Amino acid sequence: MQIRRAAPLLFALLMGSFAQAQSNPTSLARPTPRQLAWQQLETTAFLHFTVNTYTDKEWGDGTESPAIFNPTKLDARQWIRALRDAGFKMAIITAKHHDGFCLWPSKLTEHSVKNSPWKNGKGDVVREVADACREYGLKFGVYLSPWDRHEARYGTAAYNDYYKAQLRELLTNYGPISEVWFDGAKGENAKDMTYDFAGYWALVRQLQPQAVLFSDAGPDVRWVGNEAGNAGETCWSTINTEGLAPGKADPKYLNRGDPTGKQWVPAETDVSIRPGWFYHSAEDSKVRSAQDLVNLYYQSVGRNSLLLLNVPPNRDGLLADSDVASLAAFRRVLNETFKTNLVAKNPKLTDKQLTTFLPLSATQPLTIDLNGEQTFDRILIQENIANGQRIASGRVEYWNGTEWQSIQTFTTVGHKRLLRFPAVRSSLIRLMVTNASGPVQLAEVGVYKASAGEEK
Ligand code: FUL
Repeated sequence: MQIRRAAPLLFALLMGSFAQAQSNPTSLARPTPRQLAWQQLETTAFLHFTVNTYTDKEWGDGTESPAIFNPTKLDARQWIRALRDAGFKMAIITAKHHDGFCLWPSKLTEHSVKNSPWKNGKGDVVREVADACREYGLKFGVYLSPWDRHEARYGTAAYNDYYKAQLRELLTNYGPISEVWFDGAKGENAKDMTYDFAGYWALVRQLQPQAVLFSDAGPDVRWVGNEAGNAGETCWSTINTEGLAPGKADPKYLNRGDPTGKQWVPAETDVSIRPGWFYHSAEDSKVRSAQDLVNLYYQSVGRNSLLLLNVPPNRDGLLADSDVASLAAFRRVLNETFKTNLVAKNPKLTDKQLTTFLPLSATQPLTIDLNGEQTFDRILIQENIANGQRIASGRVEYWNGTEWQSIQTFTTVGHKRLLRFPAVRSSLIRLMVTNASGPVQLAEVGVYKASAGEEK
């Protein structure tokens, strides 16, 4: 997502009516089952791959010849295996980026893999990724850029039909789709075009009702407001979508959400493992380290968002060794850090079930026993968001033998809040909610000692 798009008023009106159908004005906003399932994926991956991989560009202009697309060693199983091993639960492929080149043999255009030398024009990247996701147990999603710099109909009403027909191909030929990514990006000098978003979304609902719809401001999932991998320290899953349109929403508003928001539209944190979204050999030495990725995890999943990490295949059609190594080390660190919950066994708070929760009053601190005296520097807190997001602020303290000492204050919790702090030693902590928008349902509490592989 980038912050330079045309934003037709019509879109805003459509967005309002679409969102209204999903919200219940008489009660606090809650996630739909598909939003809840999506949130629990936590770490998901983006795969940016197209002609740009061969031209070394980030945005193609649509004049690229399909002849340049030739990933002779393409192995989508290698991509998805690496992602599975690193704990990623979904992969989203750029089926068509702004250059208009289709990674599947669309019947609707000649600008596709069917006119590439790869597999003599018989290849289908979308199919290979969908199949690999099924084989390795990942959910599968598609990115289909509305902005299309190749298609001649772009800028006319007929383009909306073309786009919908392409969507139909993707939604009917590749099995279950869990997310459809509607990128609002559009170059400053792009032709005027009013996208029929309401029509696009209705088609997804009809053909793949379990899929979440992403655009800047929803309707199911919103942009986090930056591409740096930073959800707000305060991050509500609710916003008011009325009047919002792609490119018009204030990124700061999207970053933090809105405690008075009437619609449930949680934030997705999209960020790349490399400086660019597409593979460039010049960036081979700039791949994010495991520690960098761990930081992204705390800044996204640990702030009630979801990490959508881009890992771009190279010209051979493989994920580079450097990227795979960082991913594996990232997961090793997280597994080590979160392996042993030091909280004494509690039927509600340590059973890893979000549906078993402890009702928490905003005035009564909750004292939590640890398994004896422990040294720890990480705390996890989760709300049962199936019933909404309620915690607005709180504090954790530890017993130092004489008195309660503050560890850290925090704001929103939602699906997951992770706190990092210099190590303390104690056998007791207490949790205080200092402000909440309704009755709190505390689902999980975890206390951990970070892996030695983590920087402080
Ligand atoms: C942006 C696009 O312009 C970038 O190329 C990339 O796809 C990113 C995820 O979204 O809006």
